[in-house]
Order: sequence, then C-alpha cells, then structure tokens
Amino acid sequence: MKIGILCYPTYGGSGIVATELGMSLAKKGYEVHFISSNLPARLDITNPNIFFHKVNVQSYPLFQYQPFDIALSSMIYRVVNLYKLDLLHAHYAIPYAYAAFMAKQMLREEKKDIPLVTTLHGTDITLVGQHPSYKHAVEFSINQSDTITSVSESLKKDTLQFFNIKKEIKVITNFIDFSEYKTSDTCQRKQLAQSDEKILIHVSNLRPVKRIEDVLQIFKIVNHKIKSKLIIIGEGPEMEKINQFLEENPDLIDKIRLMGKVNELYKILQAADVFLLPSEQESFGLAALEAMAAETPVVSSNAGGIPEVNIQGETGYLAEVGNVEAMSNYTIRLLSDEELLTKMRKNALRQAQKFDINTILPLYEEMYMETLEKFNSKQK
Ligand code: GMT
Repeated sequence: MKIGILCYPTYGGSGIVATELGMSLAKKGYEVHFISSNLPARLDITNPNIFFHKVNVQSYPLFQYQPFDIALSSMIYRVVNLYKLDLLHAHYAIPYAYAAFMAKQMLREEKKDIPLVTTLHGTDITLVGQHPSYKHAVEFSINQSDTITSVSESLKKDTLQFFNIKKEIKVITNFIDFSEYKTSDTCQRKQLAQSDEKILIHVSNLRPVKRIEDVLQIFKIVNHKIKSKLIIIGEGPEMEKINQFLEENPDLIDKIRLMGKVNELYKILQAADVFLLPSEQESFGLAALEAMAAETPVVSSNAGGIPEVNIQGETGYLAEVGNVEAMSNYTIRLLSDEELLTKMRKNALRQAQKFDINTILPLYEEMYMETLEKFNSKQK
C-alpha cells in the first residue's frame, strides 16, 4: 500500500506520532510519502520506502500572507498522481485535512479519487479549531474524511461535544517504539545532578497550554524540601516566562537546566526521577508516555486524556489543573520515599508497555484496510 502522510515537521506531538507511524509502516514494507513544509524532525530518510515531498510556498508581492494551504493541496494532488498513492493520512485537522479535501476535489475533476483518514491530535479540536475563524472549516473537513481517528477517548468526547460530526470516530492512541529505548545506553545521572539530588523533568514545546509557570512553582516548592534539579527540554513561546522566573529567583539558576531541543530524549528521561506535566489541555500526553516508557513516574494535571495514560497512585499522581500545591505535595511524597519511587517506576513502565507500537500499529493497518475496502466498494 502507498500512503501519503501529511503532518507538521516540528517537535509537536502530532508530528512525532505521524513520523514514528510512517517509519514503522515503511519498515513493514509500506511505501510512505511524507508531505510537509520541512523534513520531519525524527524522520529517517535513509529508509528506501520513505519519500519526502517539501511543500514550497511561492511568495509574490501581492500576498499579504503566504498561501501555504494552496501550495499544500497542489503538492498533495501532484504526489498522489505521480506516485499513484492509495490513501492519504492527515495528522491535525488544520490545515492538513482541509488541504487534502481540496486535493481530492482536484482529482475528482479528472475522475480520480483517494480515501482520506484524518487523525485528530488535540489542540486542533480543543483550542485553535474552536476559534470562529477556523471552526466551520475544521468541522467540514473532519466530516469530509473517509475515516476519523482520535488519540484518546477524551478527545473523541470533546470532538463530538464541540462539533457536529456525522461519522464514527475511532480511537487509536499514541504509542511507543521500545526498540528506541536502549537501556544500556543511558545518560549518566552524574552529568545532570549531584548524587544526593533528585531530578525533575519537563518536556514540551513550551506553549501557554503547558502551564510552564506551574512547572517552575512546583519545582520551587519541592526544592525547599528536597535537594533537586529541574531539567526543561524544548523550545517555545513561554521561554521568556522561564527567563523572568530565573531573574526573580536567582538562587535557583544553578538548579534549573534548560536544554532546548534534544535528540535521543529517552537517555535523559531515563536519568530523571519524576516527570511534570501540569497542562491546561492534553488530549493524550505523549510526553508523559515517553517518560513512563523510560521508567519515570509522572505528576500531572488531570486534563483531557492524561488519566487514560497516568494512573492515580500507580504510575504517578494527578491533580486539578492549576493545583500547584497538590502537585508539589505529590512530588515531595514520591521523591522522599525510595520504595514508593521504585514501585512507581516499575508500574510506569508496565503501563507504557500497553501502548507498545507492536500493539497499536496493527490497529492503524486494520483501519487503513477497512477504509480502502469501504472506499472501493463505494466507487463501484
Ligand atoms: O502537545 C503539543 O504541544 C503538540 C500537539 C500537537 O498536536 O502537535 O500534541 C497533541 O498531540 C499529541 C499526539 O497525539 C498528544 O499526545 C498531545 O497530548 C496533544 N497536545 C495537546 O492536546 C495539548
């Protein structure tokens, strides 16, 4: 089967899921074509079954804004025609599902067509997709998809609540490729902290939805009681809030390490003691799952789909969004009890194993087959 994957190339969760999915499909012999504005961050382009098609936006003096969606739909149309794709898979509704619908319209003019799968990832539904500027186009393009998938039960519920969706939504969760978690090759703990210090970690694209101030406040409270370090991985618009916090709390400068974007994240996750995820919204929480796969328990908010991943009192702890005090107390409890920490590390790994790619990939393959069969029988 030849599959076209449309996704963001950056470090966001939807791009990571799309890339890891495409690479696993390619390893199984599928021909996978990535259509994106740049080479996706984790993509191994050396696999002969993987192709990358860069969307080139042509600038013109008349354009106040560059028309990316038009260039994207033209590129989708060209790649489907050139490489005879069987199916398109859009990750994130805006602009991918919308542009794919336009490309399908162009193909139909030539009596051709291709089935479209749209995977909803989170903020395309819970935040930006609800804005009046986008809502109708998002709802329309979801309904025009042949198959709709969502990454959690919670996101499915939100989608049905916020939009008038006329089709079934299938839940296929995020996943972990454990073959990438080579335990023999971990980062040395001593490179990150002193031997008597605990390590707290947060990984995100530092958008307001991640509540980075809560991460910093939790650390401040925890650090009063427990000798510790905070590692922040990622880049994004809230970086300024971190700098401001450091200016106001100079005593913590040596305790907080900003690492930006890193490769081989699991090596650092494996060295950490607790992962903090106090998000305002989180459809699934891939970052938490990645931490758990590295045997790091999670202290998080209970937003969206997080409770489907992080289990209260088993793999970590959850509190209401914004309840910094509760999240700090949970972190202190976890970090001051070695036995509890060891137990939760094991539980976290066991829970993460439920989301092994070897379990989730067949669900995607089955969904592709069903989509193709239904689409072909409609064409006859
Ligand atoms: O979380 C992000 O910052 C990125 C965002 C995206 O769409 O790129 O992630 C969303 O998709 C991930 C993969 O399906 C989910 O694990 C994240 O929970 C979700 N983020 C939010 O809902 C805020």
